[in-house]
Amino acid sequence: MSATVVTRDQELKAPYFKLYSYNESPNGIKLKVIFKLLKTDYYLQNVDLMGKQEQREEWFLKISPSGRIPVLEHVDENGNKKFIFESAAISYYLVNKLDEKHEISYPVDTPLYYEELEWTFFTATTYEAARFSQFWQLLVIPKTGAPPNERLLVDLASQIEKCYAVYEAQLKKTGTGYLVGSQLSVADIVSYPWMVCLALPQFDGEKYPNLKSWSEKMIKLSK
Ligand SMILES: N[C@@H](CCC(=O)N[C@@H](CS)C(=O)NCC(=O)O)C(=O)O
Repeated sequence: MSATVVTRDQELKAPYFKLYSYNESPNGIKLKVIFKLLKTDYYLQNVDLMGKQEQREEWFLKISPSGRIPVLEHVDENGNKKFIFESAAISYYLVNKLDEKHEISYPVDTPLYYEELEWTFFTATTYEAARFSQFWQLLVIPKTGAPPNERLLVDLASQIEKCYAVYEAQLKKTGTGYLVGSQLSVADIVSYPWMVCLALPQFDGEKYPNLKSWSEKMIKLSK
């Protein structure tokens, strides 16, 4: 099972999945891990976010209204084409199509499915939002020659710390090594990449031992 790297104008034969991503973007990694765990081949097109800034081009904005990767293109056996953006939405699209045995997701409309959604939304709207702003202040703003906003950085660090405590408490509560129930789910897959992004400050493993072992396990699973 593997990713075949393609260029934009390459013609592909239906059915297929094609992921538009950027190098090792934490948001793209979530989907790469899902394809890997579900043993599904896919095409991969790199979108140059830095040099050519392809995310601002008209063709890309047509498939990703927010001008961000990742985007999934799915063409079914009848040639019907669907584009979907937002990494969490793409994750659910993929497991609903591919994870029939529920190896990495819970069946829709069960209590654990709603817990899976809760943790996915917590990650997307609270943890990741703060982590992305931290990334922007620490790694993007300095490239423009402007100084980062120190006050905002302090505030973000405190928000992020609170999130670590929330994840730690949940992992302690389940006691299974997973955020939801007793197995791996989309909640774990979407939550770990920003946690282990080495370009950003890391959490204190002694303070958050459950988070530490969970992160290490997630890194191994994704390899
Ligand atoms: N909430 C979105 C965030 C996507 C996102 O922030 N993508 C970044 C790369 S990691 C991006 O495309 N940035 C390009 C830009 O902002 O110009 C998701 O989960 O898919």
